Amino acid sequence: MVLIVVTSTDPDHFLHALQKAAPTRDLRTWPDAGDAADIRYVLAWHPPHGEIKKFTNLEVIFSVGAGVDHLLADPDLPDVPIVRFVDANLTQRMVEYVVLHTLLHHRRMPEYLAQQAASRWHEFVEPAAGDVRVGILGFGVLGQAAGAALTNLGYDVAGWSRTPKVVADMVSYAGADGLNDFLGRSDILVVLLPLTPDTRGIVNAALLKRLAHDGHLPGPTLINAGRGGLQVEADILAALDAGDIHSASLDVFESEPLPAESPLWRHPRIVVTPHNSAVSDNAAMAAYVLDQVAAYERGDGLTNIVTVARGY
Ligand code: NDP
Ligand code: OXD
Repeated sequence: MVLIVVTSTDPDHFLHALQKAAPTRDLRTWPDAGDAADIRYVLAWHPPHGEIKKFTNLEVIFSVGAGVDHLLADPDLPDVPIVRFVDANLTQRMVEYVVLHTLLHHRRMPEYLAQQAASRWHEFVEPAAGDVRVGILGFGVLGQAAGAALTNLGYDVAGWSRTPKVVADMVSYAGADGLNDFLGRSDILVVLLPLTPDTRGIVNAALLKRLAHDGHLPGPTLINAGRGGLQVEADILAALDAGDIHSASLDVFESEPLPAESPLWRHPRIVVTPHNSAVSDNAAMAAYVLDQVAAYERGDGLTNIVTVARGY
């Protein structure tokens, strides 16, 4: 098999991990593809548009990330199976991020850190986890894992997805019909949707207004670890000013890296992280791709194939 790593960033981390796991394989990195007709498999992260179609004998595209919007944005993407990254290591990292930021806002840490900077001793009234309702917008692999961890901590968790789910100790809402009730019982909204034509801009002024205002926190909190294209940043800032939301943690942005002039950097009740809520571990990624290729070549098929028409 000939596999090439095509990324708009440094491909060497992935190459080294693949070489370590499969020292005898023919592994290449873009743009030094050699004879493009040799390439059977691509491992890609934000590939430059139009490059993957040059591999005329391509059989499978592997996404470095769980999300595949970076691939589907290429208008010339060849019509071959796309496999996304579903991995225990990545899931665990996302669970950590969601638990950390849920606790951070529930326990008012941005305000306590500001008080500490001002040597101010003041105690907020804080509810127990059981009195805090968390809503997970995007109740798939990552959303359900994060929800289970929050449920174990005592939070009252619900999820929203396209299709209904049966999940222990969590409430499932689905589709446009379920969205209003779901939002109306969310004190903390965790966004873990894929970016698709249906979800782009979903975290906007209208949605933020519909979050719960009858809870035990000073106001709703937004945590977006999905994709920046899901959110309208001007609406988030306006919602903070209007009191529609109280605070936010944002890991993803409309434009990344977040431009220095963005007011999101300086808002006292926004926590900014650099799209690192759940990075793909290089060794885990290499093992995943090589296992999938081995299964495919044995005739056992691929897993975690993207439904292109759905966008995820
Ligand atoms: P999954 O495909 O497992 O889950 C996606 C969920 O979103 C599913 O529950 C799906 O519904 C739901 N969904 C999709 N479209 C709609 C819609 N139009 N209306 C309602 N629900 C919808 O993905 P993962 O959980 O593995 O990953 C989610 C996203 O997290 C990724 O696409 C990626 O963008 C992001 N991510 C971000 C990372 C970071 O570092 N910031 C790291 C990893 C992932 P249904 O179950 O019915 O299909
Ligand atoms: C992903 C990501 O999609 O890292 O996995 O953003």
